[in-house]
Amino acid sequence: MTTDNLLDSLYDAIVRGDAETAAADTGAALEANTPPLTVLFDSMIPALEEVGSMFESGQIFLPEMLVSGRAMQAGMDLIRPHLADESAARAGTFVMGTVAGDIHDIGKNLCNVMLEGGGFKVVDLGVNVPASDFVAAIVEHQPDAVGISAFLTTTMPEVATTIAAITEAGLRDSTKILVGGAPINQQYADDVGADGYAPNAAAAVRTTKSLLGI
Ligand code: B12
Repeated sequence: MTTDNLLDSLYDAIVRGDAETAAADTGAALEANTPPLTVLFDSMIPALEEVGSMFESGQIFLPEMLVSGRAMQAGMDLIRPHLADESAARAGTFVMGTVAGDIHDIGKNLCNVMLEGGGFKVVDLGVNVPASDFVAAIVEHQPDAVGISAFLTTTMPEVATTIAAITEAGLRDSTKILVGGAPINQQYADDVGADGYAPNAAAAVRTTKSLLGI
């Protein structure tokens, strides 16, 4: 198969929720020396966008969206080692989590992979993370930056709740706070008093580095 065919096949596999084929195609594309970011941005992410549109228009339902998410993760697991350069000089520590009530993690995980690739040590708190756990992680890891993800309009207020808890614990000035996720924008980031916002994983790395003066 040519690279273009592989990327098309990977796209279809994610849309269909076929994790086995998604993993096989990702592996084959990487073996054919396709740059990992090309696999991600030209095939995997557009596939998930298609899945989102199909869900929105009622063509598919939650179970289909779930298996597509798993197929995406299967491909991402293979891409991760190609992006993360463990030997890179440590740019700092980054604590990341998805807010309480929200279980979306593909976008957050992608940011983690890119941050690791950018030299950060990432402490991933996972999904459905209560504000108190963000606070505890800041105390434990003393990160240079904290990333708060929310992917639903209904869980967006948790971003403000989390920042308020960090401020109340007297930790606000000890770390930079970045916010992100599909419904978040710069205006919202400004409103809740975050230090930074980024619309995608590459921008998350750039913004974090610029906030830290790297
Ligand atoms: C896959 C998926 C799921 C999977 C999640 C699997 C998983 N492990 O994540 C499952 C099936 C579980 C799911 C469930 C639900 N989902 Co859903 N889901 C999606 C879908 C299709 C893709 C999300 C995704 O991964 N996108 C790809 C990634 C790469 O993009 P991203 O998430 O935006 O992340 C990027 C940026 O936002 C940014 N970023 C992300 N985090 C951070 C953090 C920081 C600090 C920074 C700086 C940047 C940053 O960088 C990322 C990488 O570039 C979207 C549709 C869509 N196209 O977005 C709907 C979508 C998000 N889901 C939606 C809904 C409604 C739901 C449910 C409520 C459905 C239901 N009726 O139950 C539940 C909620 C469950 C819950 N409590 O969380 C809606 C949200 C609508 C809204 N505005 O609130 C969407 C938009 C679908 C739609 N069009 O209606 N979902």
